[in-house]
Amino acid sequence: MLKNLFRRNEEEKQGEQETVNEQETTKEQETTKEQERVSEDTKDTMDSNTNIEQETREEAITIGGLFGRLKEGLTKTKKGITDRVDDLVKSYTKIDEDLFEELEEILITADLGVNTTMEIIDQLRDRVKENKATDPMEVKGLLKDLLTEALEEVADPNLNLETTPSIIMVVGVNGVGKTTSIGKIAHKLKGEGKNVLLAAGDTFRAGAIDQLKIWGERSGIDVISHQEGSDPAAVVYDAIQAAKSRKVDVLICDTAGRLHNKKNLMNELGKVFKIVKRECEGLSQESLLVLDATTGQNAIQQAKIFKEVTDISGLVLTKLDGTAKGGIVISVSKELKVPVKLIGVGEKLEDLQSFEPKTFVEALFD
Ligand SMILES: Nc1nc2c(ncn2[C@@H]2O[C@H](COP(=O)(O)OP(=O)(O)OP(=O)(O)O)[C@@H](O)[C@H]2O)c(=O)[nH]1
Ligand SMILES: [Mg+2]
Repeated sequence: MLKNLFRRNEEEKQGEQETVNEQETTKEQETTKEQERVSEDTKDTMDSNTNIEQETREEAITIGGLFGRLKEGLTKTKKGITDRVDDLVKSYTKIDEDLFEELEEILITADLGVNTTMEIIDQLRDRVKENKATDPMEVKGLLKDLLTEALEEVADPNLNLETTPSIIMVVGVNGVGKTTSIGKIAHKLKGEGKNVLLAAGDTFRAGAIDQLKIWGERSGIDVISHQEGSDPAAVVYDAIQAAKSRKVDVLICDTAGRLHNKKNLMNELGKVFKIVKRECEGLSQESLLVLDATTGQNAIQQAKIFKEVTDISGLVLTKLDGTAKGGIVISVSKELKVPVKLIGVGEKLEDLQSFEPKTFVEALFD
């Protein structure tokens, strides 16, 4: 069986939007006025149409832009999965067991995980029979459907942010992209009209507080912070009180990168979550675990350890642009039974996107 070997050095990293006054007038004047009004109304309508057209155009550009960014970010995975599938189906003249075996290898190599791959290949065999497919080229479309279905089973791109305030805790090992993702999420929420506050809960790594403050400044968002080396639970406590008194919509808390094999650091995180549990009863909470897609199956091990400290409500899978093994999106969510909520496909602000299975698979197969 193929083994997926991933190494990651968990080292500390330094880091990183007329009222028209109606007067008494003669009939003639009224007629003139009426004509003027009609012409004004027409102009307004035209202006409004132009605005709508412009908005639609802008929206289309944005959608095209976002989808474009997604496609670009998934170039490596496209090479690792879709292009290889293309080559495979072109090299066969009929659908046989060898084709299924080779496809299995492609999917495992792309980090879909052994279990998920087996499941998908079994379903594919059934679909081929059901559809009476004989042309290997048909396999691609059937695979596309199955991948979308597998992802939809565990997908939920929405963040639960119903109460004021709502709290988003962001956890993960060193360098996975927690702080950067917080900056991007905060910017996105602010763009949606939400009042956001950040908490510099990483008091451990030198420069971490300043890194978050830079993100805050970029989007005009306040950051609650203490000094480096102070108790992160105290920062989070203060930030929760500030979020309540300032009536902010969303508080996002950064945390120090945990070496998930260091018990004391994980215990410290446990303490932060106790404060959140006690102070945020009845409030919407998200605990997002950030995973670096380039670490492959190792990310699943990390997630299992973090799940011991807190309930993880969603995953943020960063750096998908840096790997050909984007199949990790499927295996990680299926194995952990936690939805991938956001994916990172680059370092730009718009590169952190809501994870939508259909769009994701389209971007891969487009
Ligand atoms: N290419 C790429 N780089 C990313 C992505 N997300 C984050 N990064 C980069 O990853 C590096 C680490 O990001 P940080 O946000 O500092 O990571 P962190 O988890 O906060 O790290 P610590 O605070 O050290 O635990 C930065 O250089 C980011 O620009 C992504 O989706 N794609
Ligand atoms: Mg950080």
